[in-house]
Amino acid sequence: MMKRRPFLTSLAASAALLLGFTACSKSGSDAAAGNSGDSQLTVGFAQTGAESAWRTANTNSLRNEAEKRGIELKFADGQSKQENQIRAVRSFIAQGVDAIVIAPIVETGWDPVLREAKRANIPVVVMDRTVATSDESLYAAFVGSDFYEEGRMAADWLAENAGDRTNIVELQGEPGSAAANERRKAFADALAKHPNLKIIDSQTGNFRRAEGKTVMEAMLKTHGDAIQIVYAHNDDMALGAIQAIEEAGKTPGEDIMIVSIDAIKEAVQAVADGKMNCTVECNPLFGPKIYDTIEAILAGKPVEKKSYNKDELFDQTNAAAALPSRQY
Ligand code: GYE
Repeated sequence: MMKRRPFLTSLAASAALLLGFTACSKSGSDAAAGNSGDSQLTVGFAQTGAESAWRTANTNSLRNEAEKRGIELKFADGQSKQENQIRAVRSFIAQGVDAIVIAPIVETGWDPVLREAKRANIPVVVMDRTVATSDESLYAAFVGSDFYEEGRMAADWLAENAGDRTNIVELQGEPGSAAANERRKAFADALAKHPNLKIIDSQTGNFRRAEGKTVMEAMLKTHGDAIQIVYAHNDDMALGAIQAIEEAGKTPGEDIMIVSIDAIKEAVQAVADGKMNCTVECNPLFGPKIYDTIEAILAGKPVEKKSYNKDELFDQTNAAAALPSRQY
């Protein structure tokens, strides 16, 4: 951990000593990166869990970049439960880390623990999903994608490409998550301008492939041939739905159009293969941006309060060409 931390008040510092917090040891990677022990940063990262391929790529990006920079990363897997994440953040505060990164599973319920971090003078960077808070000063910065924009891009693509198809089933992400909330709202808002397109059923598949498959199986039983389009809040659920559609003897991409979000390599491949029609990118590889932000905050430099990654869209026109350079 940094020796001189501008954020650590002397009171908090003595409290840390009294409580016997452990100092970071110099690691091998630290030496390899040419960092002195004095400047080694310790960052606590409360990840949501491991629900999707997107998430795995995101975790790897933060881990690899920490390693590269000689940052000690304390990683906590929330296993899709907010209470686990809150517990992890409290433990990071108790350990006196230099900064905390949270990928909030759900939007609400963060104020108390954010207040605790603020009181301990530990800056929090909210990552990937936003938090709904009554006090924006409780976190230092947000870095992630604009989920509303992703949902709008998916809906606009459909409005142009659905032909005479009208009936949509929606596979929602984790209830209460910013990603599901925004992708749902943006899509509904955009559809309001295209009254021919309508959502005939909408259920959660929790961003998971297996659940996407079972929800799609149930929807196919209920609605049968009425389903013409699937809008999935992420690729894993879309890929699960594709399996269900194939097992029901239908051709995904033709009998049923599939539109999704994330643009993981497997989905871009499915678009190139014609099994999926469109996937809107949500880039998870922002480890470098997270640590740049943390380093700037700790150096007392101004940072953007909310910084959004730029995302593209892949369909038949560009998927095959994009495949070789897809990183996740
Ligand atoms: O789309 C999904 C993941 O919050 C953007 O979470 C993230 C979403 C992503 O599990 O695959």
